[in-house]
Amino acid sequence: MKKIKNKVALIFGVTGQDGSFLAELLLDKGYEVHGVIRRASTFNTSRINHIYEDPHTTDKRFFLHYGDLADANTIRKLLYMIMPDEIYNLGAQSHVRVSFDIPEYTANVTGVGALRVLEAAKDYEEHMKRKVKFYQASSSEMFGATPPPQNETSSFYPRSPYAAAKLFAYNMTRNYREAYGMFAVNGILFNHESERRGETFVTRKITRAVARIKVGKEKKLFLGNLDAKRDWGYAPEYMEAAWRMLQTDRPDDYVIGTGESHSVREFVAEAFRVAGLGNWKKYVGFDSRYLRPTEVESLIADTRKAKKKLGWKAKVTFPELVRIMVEADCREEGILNLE
Ligand code: NAP
Ligand code: G4F
Repeated sequence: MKKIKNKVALIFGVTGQDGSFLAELLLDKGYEVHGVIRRASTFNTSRINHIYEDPHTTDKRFFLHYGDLADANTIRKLLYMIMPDEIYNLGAQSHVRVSFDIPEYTANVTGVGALRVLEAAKDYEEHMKRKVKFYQASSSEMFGATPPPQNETSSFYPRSPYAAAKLFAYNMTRNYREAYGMFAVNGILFNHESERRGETFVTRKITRAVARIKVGKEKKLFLGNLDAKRDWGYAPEYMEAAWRMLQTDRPDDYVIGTGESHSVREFVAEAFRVAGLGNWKKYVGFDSRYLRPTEVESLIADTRKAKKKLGWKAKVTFPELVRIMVEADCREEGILNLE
């Protein structure tokens, strides 16, 4: 891989699934990478521990800083201190179901948080006379009730506080681009998963449960709506797309997905099949706690623009994704071979 020397990136949300893959990717490309982490009473760096180096080494290229998207002062301070070339805002209260329980907090962090970073970046550009590129982690959830396939020109119809907050951040990103000439882009990413996916999102919840059932630690998996359809891809590939968006000549917005959609039921069936557990119906129960007051029924990405302008296309297929996740969770439980 061609190394890019002397570029500095700042990642909000570096401890998350995507943040950890993006940090790896940028380090691989030769960047100096700075990540913002929240103070927590427990360790929250498990996804990045493997790339974090001893702070005393001399050629260190990965740095962590305390900060929070709710804290404009610190965001501003970090920008002036780090002087990044690229900012990736991946930070969010990212759980759709939870956003119905904590809507105000979600709006503050997921929505206004992006505005805080944009405002700090604008101020930084004006005062430091330097340019900085900004990536906003927008979401296919913003399409909500708009029928599939969805692309960059489809209308938005948010169905949750999370989606409404993301739409605010999306619009702010566009506005800062148009009003102040900033290089600010929205990556409208459809669902992407991995062995590092948070344990309460449906795919990981399923693959973890499959592994635990396989070793006899659990008997049953309780889920909500099995009919919802999602366009599920593999997270590391999606971070490559995010990076490519910031390497273009002109800032723009892009839809990223596989173009294929599967129901939660299909994901469950495939995961139990891969683990060799037989009929999934024996193990899966219904719990209304996991239903949402308003649901997004069907998401399928139309990614023609990303293919044409970014040369990006998803490679990992649905069965491959399920297998990657089931095998990883089985390994965690000590099962090294599923054949
Ligand atoms: P994730 O695993 O939930 O990671 C979210 C990150 O945001 C974590 O690092 C989290 O820190 C951080 N965060 C939460 N509240 C914060 C706050 N107040 N201040 C600063 N940081 C905060 O999410 P992900 O799956 O990696 O997704 C990355 C981004 O893409 C999110 O914005 C998400 O909404 C968006 N997105 C995701 C998908 C998807 O399918 N994965 C699709 C479209 C868009 P802690 O570790 O301390 O909690
Ligand atoms: O895995 P999920 O919680 O993901 P959801 O709601 O699609 O949101 C994810 O993808 C978005 C992109 O479109 C991101 F912006 C967002 O940050 C997040 O990463 O739920 C997927 C589907 C839903 O229809 C849900 O109702 O699975 C259904 N589901 C059924 N049973 C369940 C469950 N979801 C969860 N989390 N837990 C269940 O037990």
